[in-house]
Amino acid sequence: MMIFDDITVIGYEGPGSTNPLAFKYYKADEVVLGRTMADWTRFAAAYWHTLGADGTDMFGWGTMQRPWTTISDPMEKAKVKVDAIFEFCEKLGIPFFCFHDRDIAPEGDTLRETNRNLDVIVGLIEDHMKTSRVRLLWGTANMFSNPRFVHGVASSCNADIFAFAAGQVKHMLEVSKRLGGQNYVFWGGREGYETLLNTNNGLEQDNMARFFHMAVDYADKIGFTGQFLIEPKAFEPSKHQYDFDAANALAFLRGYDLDPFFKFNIEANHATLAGHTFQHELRYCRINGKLGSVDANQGDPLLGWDIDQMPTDAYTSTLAMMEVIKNGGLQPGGLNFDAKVRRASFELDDLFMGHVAGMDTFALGLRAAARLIESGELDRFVEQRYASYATGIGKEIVDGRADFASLEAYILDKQPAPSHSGRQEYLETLVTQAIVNCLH
Ligand code: XLS
Ligand code: NI
Ligand code: NI
Repeated sequence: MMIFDDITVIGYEGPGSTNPLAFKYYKADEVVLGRTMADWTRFAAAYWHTLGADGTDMFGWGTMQRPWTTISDPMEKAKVKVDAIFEFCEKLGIPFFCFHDRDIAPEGDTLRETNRNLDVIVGLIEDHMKTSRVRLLWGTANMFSNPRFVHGVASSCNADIFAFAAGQVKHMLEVSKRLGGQNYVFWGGREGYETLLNTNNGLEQDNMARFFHMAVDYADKIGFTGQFLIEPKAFEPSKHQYDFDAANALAFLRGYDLDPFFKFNIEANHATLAGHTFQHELRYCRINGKLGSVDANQGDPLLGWDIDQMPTDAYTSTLAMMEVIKNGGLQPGGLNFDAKVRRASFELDDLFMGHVAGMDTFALGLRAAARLIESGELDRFVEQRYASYATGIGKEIVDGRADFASLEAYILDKQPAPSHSGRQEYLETLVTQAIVNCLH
């Protein structure tokens, strides 16, 4: 069934185009640094925002004009949305989508009933995949909306909730395997605390680790080979979330021997909530071999919460794509638009324009990042800045041949070599120039 009748396939028209429903920078099969743009970006649409967001906010009702709004039967609506996600992705040339179990099918009274609903819709998705090239980037379980998760999930004080969540993730791992999901994401929206006065943090974190180990074991048991990803977020909805940022979550993984099984899914807006730049979180993951996937959105410097805006900032996407390129790409991860159009952008074509904007922003970022890497100026500058470690006493330090006594003997009567400028402003200009040079 066709859902978006008025929208045709979105094509590449180049930087000169004024068509809002055409790509200016994203050309899927163009080769950049030895790989197609499609391979570098691996875009995914987020079921929950793209099809689920209705524009409701804390003060007002939904605003979005969507073809399925008038369907009242939840299963009928769920079926139409399956048609919608495939048509949407195909028209935009988005190769992947992502979903939570509860995005695609409604809950029943028990987990058994809920799973039954889910399996019906998964069957429809499976059917579509026989004729479509659109694939599942990652699945996850929604363990934050239902009131049962009020005190947490694996970190809940209520053991029955731990059990419920285990059953839920077990089933989603089975679904992910069935649909060929390339990753599986854990975002711990309720894994945190509101007040330490009522919280046993030690038990809560031990239980989270137990839960993750059970997930690893079960994936192994059923032969699900997708990459496990943890998505850090500093706060919201919890006041303090256990997977605060990448560094914090990595320390947790290492402390519980979970390190070999997980990478991270870095979300731009979560990075800024943690007081970091997006680039910082990507860099931290990359140098630790943990950059798995990206939730490509953006926040607003004036708003202190997760607004999941479509990414339109080319400077940020350029810095991000530099990390992605240096990571050797994201596969089996990708760039998932965990992003929604604004409440006032309620017409149906806004949904397409929003994704065109996001894809073009990351395509432009890729082009500019490739230029910066090809020209080598930034890399040469950094190499030069640390040149003192390539020879002499610096080399002795990095080779492990120096100790306090030898270093004291070396420096005791010596004037240290002069330091040189960090040239921040000059380097920032190089980034701007690279973007500008890609514009036409
Ligand atoms: C919420 C998270 C969520 C995850 C998936 O802030 O970004 O959408 O990506 O559960
Ligand atoms: Ni996210
Ligand atoms: Ni988020």
